[in-house]
Amino acid sequence: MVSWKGIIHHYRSYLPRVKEQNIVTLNEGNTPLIFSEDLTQRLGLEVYLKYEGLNPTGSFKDRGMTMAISQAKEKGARIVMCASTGNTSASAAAYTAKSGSMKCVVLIPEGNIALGKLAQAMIHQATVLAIKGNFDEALTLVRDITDNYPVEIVNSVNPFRIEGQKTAAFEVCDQLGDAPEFHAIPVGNAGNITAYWKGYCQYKEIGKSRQLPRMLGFQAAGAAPIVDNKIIEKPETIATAIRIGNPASWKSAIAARDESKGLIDKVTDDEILEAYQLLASHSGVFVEPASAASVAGILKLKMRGYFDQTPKAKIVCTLTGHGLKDPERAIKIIKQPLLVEANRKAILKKIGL
Ligand code: AN7
Repeated sequence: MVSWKGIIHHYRSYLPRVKEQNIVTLNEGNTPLIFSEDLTQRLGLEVYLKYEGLNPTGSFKDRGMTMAISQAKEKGARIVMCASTGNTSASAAAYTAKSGSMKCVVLIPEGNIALGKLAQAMIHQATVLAIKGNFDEALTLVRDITDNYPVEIVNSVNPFRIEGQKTAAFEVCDQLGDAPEFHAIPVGNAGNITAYWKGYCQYKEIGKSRQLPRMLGFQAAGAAPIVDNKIIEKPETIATAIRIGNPASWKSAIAARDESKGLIDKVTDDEILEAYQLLASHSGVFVEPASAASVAGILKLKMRGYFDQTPKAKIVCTLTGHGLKDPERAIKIIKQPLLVEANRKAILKKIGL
């Protein structure tokens, strides 16, 4: 296989055109689809993990960002801007750095962004503005400013973001040979569920896949506007990536749910943390808490008997971001290292040999 040059090169014929010289890429995409023996046993379904934490900046946002930043470059933009719970800002900062011609401004909710993401936005030299408000307020401000000044918005309300992100569904079909029966995914601003559904539909239409999955979306219980059917003014969850009370792609998420005959449900922080630890300890995959919402969700559906009629079906869970994004959360809930004298005897004693 020729070396992988990123999603725009690989899926060029299914994406809006960008001139070669304007493509800004970090060779994103081509992430592994990992078979989980453990979850397969627990669920009685064939479970695959689409590990998007292995993108260049550690989350799925890179797929949309290569498109959005390339398009901004093609338009001659000088400044791009986004609101973010962390991953979008990390990705936007990295891709603008790579562009060599643009500056990046990010608005983040003060005190509610994981440490790794903040480090990323800052080391790539974005202008990072922490606002005394939440993500939804930050996005309203960014929309206002980018509507009125010569600044490109690179949140997922930018349609090029969705175009790039839909390539994850193409990859799943290419890797499995067809779409799975079910696709589970965390839902925050609801861009990604929208993008996957678009990708699955497009691939089927052109004959690259034969079936469509049911889309299973999961919000955090304290930030579940779509499930509760109302704007949440003060969303709360330890999964800060999806601490969003008024998703921009609300309507298209509902369309994806209904057209696919799927569902959007909510999971508690405790359920998220349980799935987070289970993925790390039994599947060998370290994700950030928000990513574990998809696995928490399907474990809950299993208990309710949701999968009883579909034994052996395939299910893909998108694991949206890397665990190293939020090291503080991991350290908070695991056992501390054991302190031991620097000699053989002491070590053997500790490990029971
Ligand atoms: C790890 O970075 O909204 O439903 O500003 O970082 O498409 O919003 C992140 C969202 C899931 C939810 N998992 O995806 C941002 C931001 C992780 C995320 C989501 C996000 P969408």
